[in-house]
Amino acid sequence: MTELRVCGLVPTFDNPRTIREVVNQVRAHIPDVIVVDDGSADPGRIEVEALARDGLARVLRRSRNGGKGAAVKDGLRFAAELGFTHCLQIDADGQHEAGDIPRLLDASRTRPDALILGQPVFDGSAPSLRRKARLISRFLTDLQTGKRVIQDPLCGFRVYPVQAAIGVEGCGDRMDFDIEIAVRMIWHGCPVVNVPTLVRYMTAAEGGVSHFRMVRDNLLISWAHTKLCAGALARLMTGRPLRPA
Ligand SMILES: Nc1nc2c(ncn2[C@@H]2O[C@H](COP(=O)(O)OP(=O)(O)OP(=O)(O)O)[C@@H](O)[C@H]2O)c(=O)[nH]1
Ligand SMILES: [Mg+2]
Repeated sequence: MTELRVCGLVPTFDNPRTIREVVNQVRAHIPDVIVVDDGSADPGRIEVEALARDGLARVLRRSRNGGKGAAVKDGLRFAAELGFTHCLQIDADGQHEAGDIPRLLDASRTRPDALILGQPVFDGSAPSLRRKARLISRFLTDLQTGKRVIQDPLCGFRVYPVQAAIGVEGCGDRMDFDIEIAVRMIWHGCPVVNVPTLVRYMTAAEGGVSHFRMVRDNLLISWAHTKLCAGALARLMTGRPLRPA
């Protein structure tokens, strides 16, 4: 297996109650963690500053909120500047099973050229509307890549090969990003490995918070799928592959 230079990458926007725990969970497996604070209000900002002060994470702060995609793009570029070859990206809302980090990293060591995607296994806590919407998104990514390559295009728990990821242009800045980067990396020839992992929605009392904006983010996702379907058609018409052989 290949040795990776891997860092954790945690984009955060107003997750004051969960961000420290998530960073600590990542650090149990990966010593270097980059947190990108996407213009959080005071409680989230103060918590992230404390992480930097305590030496737990390198922090990038975006002065204005720009969206998850913008935050991850900044983090990937920063990771490249620091010489990391791979980024394990995990959302800051505590939904993902950090105990599965070694499984994602093993998959990445086995296929260092691949994008490693978490494949959510939901318990009863996930809103059914969100689960159904994911199936629609997956149907569309099946079309865009010509078959089922991506098990879940929206999961915020993945390992990016850094250079391959930053070489991909044209991805959206908000919740459209997760879908677009995955499909466009595949178009660029990047293989995908899907790793099943439990996803649990925390209750508000536990500090769980979603910033997914139903109207805005669903419109952006719909637009991203429209562009990707048109792109797939253009690739087919010009003889370019939809996925690596
Ligand atoms: N929504 C949102 N999240 C951001 C933004 N910037 C960074 N993030 C981070 O991106 C991650 C995903 O955000 P969530 O709000 O959980 O989005 P989601 O997981 O698609 O939505 P849920 O399924 O409702 O949890 C979290 O770590 C956020 O803190 C932003 O502008 N908006
Ligand atoms: Mg979430």
